[in-house]
Order: sequence, then structure tokens, then C-alpha cells
Amino acid sequence: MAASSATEKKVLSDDQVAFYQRHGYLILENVLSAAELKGLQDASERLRDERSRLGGDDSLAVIQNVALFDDAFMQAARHPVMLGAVTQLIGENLRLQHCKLNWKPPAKGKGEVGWHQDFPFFPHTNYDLLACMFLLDDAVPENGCMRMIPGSHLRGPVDHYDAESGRFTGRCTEPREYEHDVARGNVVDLVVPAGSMTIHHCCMLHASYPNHSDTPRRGLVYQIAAGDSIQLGGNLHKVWPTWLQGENPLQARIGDHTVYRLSQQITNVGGLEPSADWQKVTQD
Ligand SMILES: O=C(O)CCC(=O)C(=O)O
Repeated sequence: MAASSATEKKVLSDDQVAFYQRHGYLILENVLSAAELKGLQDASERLRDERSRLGGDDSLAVIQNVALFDDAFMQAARHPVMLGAVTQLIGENLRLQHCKLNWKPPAKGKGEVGWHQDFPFFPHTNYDLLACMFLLDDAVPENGCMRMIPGSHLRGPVDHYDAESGRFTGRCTEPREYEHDVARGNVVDLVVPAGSMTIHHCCMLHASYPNHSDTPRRGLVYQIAAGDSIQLGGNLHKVWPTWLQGENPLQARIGDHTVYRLSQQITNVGGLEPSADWQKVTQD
């Protein structure tokens, strides 16, 4: 999986780009070769102790900063198909904001993730920020696949704060933002075979089912930001300074139009340790 010049060949058709802009998500089937998939599955097995340490044997384990645990995950961060697709959606200059392995073990009825957007966890100066998930197992409703409300990204960020305490909850706290869509079936289950990749916009309202099956559902997530989409809040992860492609433009684009020049690169002197600081719900 060599780092690519992602512009050489277009990964997405014009229809796929238009679909993403309209619906806020995409499915690219069978992106990983059999060898790449096996390599990532093997790498995830090497994290089994970490999963247990996080209490993830009978619940969803979110192992943060996996690219720092294992080079296989750092190589996958520069997968040419992923970078090619992301380039077409948010541009040439790409920063890795965070990466993680979401490992849903076959613990019956566990691992459900409630409706939320990613953006409120780590707001940026614009919305050119998206998540790519490589599925390391077939994903179906029975083993906890993700669900999306198509078009919800166009509404912009919605509230994730508890009205009484003012605390960030990590879940959408305005049920009207999703209940109506769920009731009328405006929800898409991302049913995809292992080796596929899904992409979703940072303002996409999404959730995932609990695992009711006998098989795990592992999803390897890369959250990628355009070079001029600058993080305003939330955690700065250890992998955050990882530049995936292109150059640091040394500017912050605020919304669609205002561009503010930055005098120097922001440096991340701390950052979260690989998974050590993981706390359920409030961190992504
Ligand atoms: O892995 C899952 O099922 C949920 C992933 C998700 O919603 C997220 O990482 O934001």
C-alpha cells in the first residue's frame, strides 16, 4: 500500500461525488485486496490484549491511535483508493485527525452506538472533514453495522449537550433530529462486505446496531481533514500531526469563503496516548 499521488487516476465517478454531496455518505465495495484485508485483520488480532484492557470483550472497544500501535494501520492510512476518493471530496491537502479500531465483539445485544455526528466531538473551521471506515468483517444489521440518515449532513451541527448539566454527551440530544427520519424509514443500513470502505461527512447523523450475532464487526476508522480545516475543540490525538498528502497551506478556511493566514504550523505537544485516555462516550 504505497503512498499515492491520488490525483493520477480518479477513484470516484462524477455520480459518486454528487451522491456524497447530496446524501453525505458513500460505500466503496471491495477496496482492500485479500492480502491487505488479511494484513489488517492480523494486525487487529495483535490488539486483542488492548481490547480486553479497555473492557471491550463484551462491549464496543474503541482503540484509539491504532496507527501508532502497528505499521499496518499507518500504511492503510495512505491507502491509494482512500486518498484518491478523499481528494475528490475535500481536496489535495489532507491531515489525519484521528484513527481508531472500533471492535464490536460477538457479545449479544452489546455495542450499540446512539445517533450522533462526528463534528461536535472535534469542531473544525469548516466541514471538509470526513470519516472513512474499512470493514474488516462483513457488516450487517445482526452484527452491528452502521446506519445513516441520508442528507442529514446538510442540516449542519446539531446539539450534543445535555440541557441541564451543560455537559457534552457524545450523542445527539435533540431527538427530533432523528426520530422522524427513523419513524418514516429514512435510514440506510451500511451493509457491506469485509474489505469495503464507507465514507461519511462530519455532520452526518449516524448510529450503529448492537451485535446480536456470533461474529465480530471490526471497523477501522480514519477521520481526515482538509489542510485548511483547523480543529477548534475536542481532543488532539497523538496521530494528529500526521500529514497524509499534499502540503500544509498554513491557512484556516472559515466556512466556505473566509481564509485566514496562519503564521506557523500548529504543533501538538501532547496528544492522547494510544487509547490510554479513552473514556467512553465523551471522546472520539
Ligand atoms: O463503529 C461503530 O459502529 C460506530 C462508529 C461511529 O459512529 C463513530 O466512530 O463515530
